[in-house]
Amino acid sequence: MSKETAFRAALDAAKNIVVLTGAGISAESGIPTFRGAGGLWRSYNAMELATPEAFQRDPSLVWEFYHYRRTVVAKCGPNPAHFAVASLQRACNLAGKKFTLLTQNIDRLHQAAGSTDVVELHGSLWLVKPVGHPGFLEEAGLVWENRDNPICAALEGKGAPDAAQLAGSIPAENLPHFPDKDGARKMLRPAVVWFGETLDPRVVSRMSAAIDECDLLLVIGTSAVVYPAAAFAPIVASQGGVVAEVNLEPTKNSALCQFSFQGQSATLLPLLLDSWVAATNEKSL
Ligand code: BJW
Repeated sequence: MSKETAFRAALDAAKNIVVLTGAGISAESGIPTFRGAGGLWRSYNAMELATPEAFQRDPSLVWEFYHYRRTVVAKCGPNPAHFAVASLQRACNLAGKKFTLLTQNIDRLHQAAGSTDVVELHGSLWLVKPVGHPGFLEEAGLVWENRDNPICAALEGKGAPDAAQLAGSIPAENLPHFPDKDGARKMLRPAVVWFGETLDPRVVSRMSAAIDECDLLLVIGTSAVVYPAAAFAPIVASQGGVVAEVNLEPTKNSALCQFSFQGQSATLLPLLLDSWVAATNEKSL
């Protein structure tokens, strides 16, 4: 039996399937990964800018970084890997299997491909919230969607990744703000989870419940170095669940995977999943 056929047999047997995705699944959509080529913005990596300390020190720099990424992502669409995951979800639902999609990505390309009920571990590039609010889920008046580009006039023409185009920082009062209920202006920030911040407790409870009962975990395009997501494969393996990985290269969790598929997710996932989805849909009708 080929590795692919054995994986599809494992999908047949599983009752609680979890898919965990990272930046690699969006690579073929044109969005650079964090730790791969193109992961630097100016001379910074995400670890230097995706922190509350960086925002406190230099909100202009961090807003420029996110404005640039909003501009890039707005031009990108889902790729065949996102569509394969969405089809897998629909087939699992039809077949009466529990399915949870956990993503570390903030690009919302899973939703654009038709995935529903996506658990966004690290928030969303398209959500904003006032500085100081701890939550990361949409909530009236506290965390809301804003897809404006630029999000404020002062960011127009800013955020170029080429340091040569730097033209001084934006005064704090010109960065995104909103008037609170007392009429005071409050600074907004992207509702994304930065290093050292705690994930939204509602997200933690959904992700913990999914991982606790998971009997098959499919991990796609993550380097497995950022917690808590990096711990999911070891947890599921220690529970006796099946762990499968799709990645361009081996990761630190590869040794505990029953199935390791090496290559681009946009090519591999349709090959791996489409026939199972078709057969499962047919059986379920
Ligand atoms: C392809 C491909 C293709 C390429 N096809 N594959 C325990 C131990 C040690 C440290 C900690 C710990 N617990 C917490 C910490 C601290 C910290 C942490 O993990 N530090 C580590 C660096 C050591 N974690 C936190 O602070 C987190 N908070 C937290 O844990 O709170 C406590 C708590 C949690 C839960 C319950 C209760 C309490 C918060 C982490 C926030 C991470 N934020 C970022 C930025 C988000 C906003 C933004 O985007 O700007 O999230 S950092 C960045 O890394 C981003 C990503 O989601 C995340 C993961 O990156 P990812 O997706 O893996 O991307 P890459 O680039 O690393 O990898 C891409 C992979 O794809 C590679 O493997 C490629 O080979 C592959 N690939 N092309 C298939 N075509």
